[in-house]
Amino acid sequence: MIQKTFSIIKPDATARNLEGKILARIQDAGLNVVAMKKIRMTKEQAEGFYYVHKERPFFQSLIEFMTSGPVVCSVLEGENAIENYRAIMGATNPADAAEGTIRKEFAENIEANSVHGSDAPETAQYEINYFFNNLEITG
Ligand code: IDP
Repeated sequence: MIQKTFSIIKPDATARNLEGKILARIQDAGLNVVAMKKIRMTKEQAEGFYYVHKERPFFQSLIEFMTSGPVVCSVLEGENAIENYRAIMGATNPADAAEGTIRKEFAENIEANSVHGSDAPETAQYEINYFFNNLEITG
């Protein structure tokens, strides 16, 4: 099943110029980048993106982190893209992430964990539409 998912390369990774290395892993996994942009999110944009986490204790810290520098947002397309990308990202906490995953290799800690990837078809649709309009998506 060809599917789309939404990815963010987070501020800890852009600060270390890791965009190219992370995108290489994404493409090597068979995912096509069908839309991409580098932005600096406002507090309001980050809060809207992460609204599902608004009751979590780490919410304010997460918003500060996500607005601390630029991020690279992209739409990825491929076979089972959601699950495929989550697999190469690795666990949320890099201490628990499997060898060879993006987070194991690049993440700094459970918050500054280098990448975001949608966790389900409904969230992927919400997240893609939150950052991109139809004219910006090539696939
Ligand atoms: P996910 O990104 O692996 O799907 P979620 O549980 O959806 O993980 O959490 C969203 C983001 O919130 C994480 O990627 C991470 O940046 C941050 N986060 C999650 N758990 C914690 C925590 O316990 N402390 C600080 N930040 C956290």
